[in-house]
Amino acid sequence: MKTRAAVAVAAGKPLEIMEVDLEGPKAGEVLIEVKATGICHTDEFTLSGADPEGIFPAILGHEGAGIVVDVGPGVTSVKKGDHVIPLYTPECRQCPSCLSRKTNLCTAIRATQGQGLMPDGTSRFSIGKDKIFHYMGCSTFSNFTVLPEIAVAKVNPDAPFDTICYIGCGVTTGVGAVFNTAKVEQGATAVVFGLGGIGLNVIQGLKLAGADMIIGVDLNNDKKQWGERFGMTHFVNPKEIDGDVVPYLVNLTKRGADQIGGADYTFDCTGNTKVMRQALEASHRGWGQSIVIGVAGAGQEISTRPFQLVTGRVWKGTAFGGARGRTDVPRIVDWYMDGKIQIDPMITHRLKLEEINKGFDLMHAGESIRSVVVY
Ligand code: NAD
Ligand code: 022
Ligand code: ZN
Repeated sequence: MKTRAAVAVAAGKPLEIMEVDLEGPKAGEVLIEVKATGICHTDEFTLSGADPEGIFPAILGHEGAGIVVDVGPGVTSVKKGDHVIPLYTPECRQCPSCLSRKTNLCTAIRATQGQGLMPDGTSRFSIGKDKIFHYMGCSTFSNFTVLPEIAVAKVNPDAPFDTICYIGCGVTTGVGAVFNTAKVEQGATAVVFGLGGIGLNVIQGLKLAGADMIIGVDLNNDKKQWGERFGMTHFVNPKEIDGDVVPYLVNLTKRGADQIGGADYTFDCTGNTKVMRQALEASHRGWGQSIVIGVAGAGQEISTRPFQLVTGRVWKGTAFGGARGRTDVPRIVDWYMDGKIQIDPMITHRLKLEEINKGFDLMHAGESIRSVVVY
């Protein structure tokens, strides 16, 4: 069949809207009509050419929602008409990682996904005889896409596509980091560095988990109102305080008879390795956990004094919020439908596929929390 798609033809070039050939689903695969897709930092990172693993030409996009329109042989977990969210972290429930219960990083299709290919080692996308690569196993910048059955989560069909697509990456990453990775308990204190879409979702996760003190840190004062909207209790702009932000935060979080400061949980949502260090060092001695969510550029390194870890602070990272996609994503959709979490205010821009490059510009300029393409 033919599908309309925004194709990343080469690094550093704008996406080009074109008709692309799409082969139908093979065994264990499903054909999805994508109804909406968010535009996320990783798409921009790959498109810019800064991603050493970026492959071109490719169809980017990994934050979508849509409808199953066809299934290949042997598919049992979804059927035509089901509403689904594509998963860049699949959940096969059979590989050693899935069975371990200790990680969400399923390995079933990892090698081929990283090469921009389906599990059988081929691509479903082409233009004439030229192959076009898949991206993060999703390629949601195409109106139709093919995914392995293990890489789709079946969700409530009453949920609107143009908001739940954000659950395909940003919402699950932020909220999941709180519940799955940090396992934040009621009454906890927390610091969130970086109040973009990810940080705001961490904040709303913290509020839902019952955290007492939710401190947001950002260089941009406009983010104060955004944070407050989702449950932030204190805002710190590092540029507007005297001295280093770490002692400032430690002082702000002083509690108990011994008056030792530091937050129970801190989150890096910037991708800046200096901030990652600040986040670790602003966590409480003895038990503070610092969660790295931000993805740093290729070749970057983090550092701190070993003393920080010897005295009981824990440095953790999280991919896709530690979520097991087929199990956890439908639950997050239900939380949204039950009003437990908000998404609507974070979708700041809706675009047509033809306007997708504008979405990248808005992200660059810091004008959007999330832009969504509606097909
Ligand atoms: P964003 O650009 O919208 O937000 C980043 C925020 O950090 C901005 O508000 C900016 O002002 C602030 N900031 C920048 N430097 C700062 C500093 N030194 N101190 C304090 N604040 C600072 O980005 P986003 O969409 O929220 O994504 C954040 C990060 O999360 C990105 O690196 C993204 O790639 C990553 N991410 C990771 C996963 C995962 O699974 N681990 C998933 C999705 C996104
Ligand atoms: C999504 N991300 C950032 C913004 N939006 C993002 C990027 C990378 C990862 C997670 C989220 C990530 C963390 C760890 C891994 N990845 C490796 C997983 C593994 O090796 O099993 C990651 C993922 C997918 C891909 C590359 C890296 C890919 O499909 N190309 C989950
Ligand atoms: Zn993303």
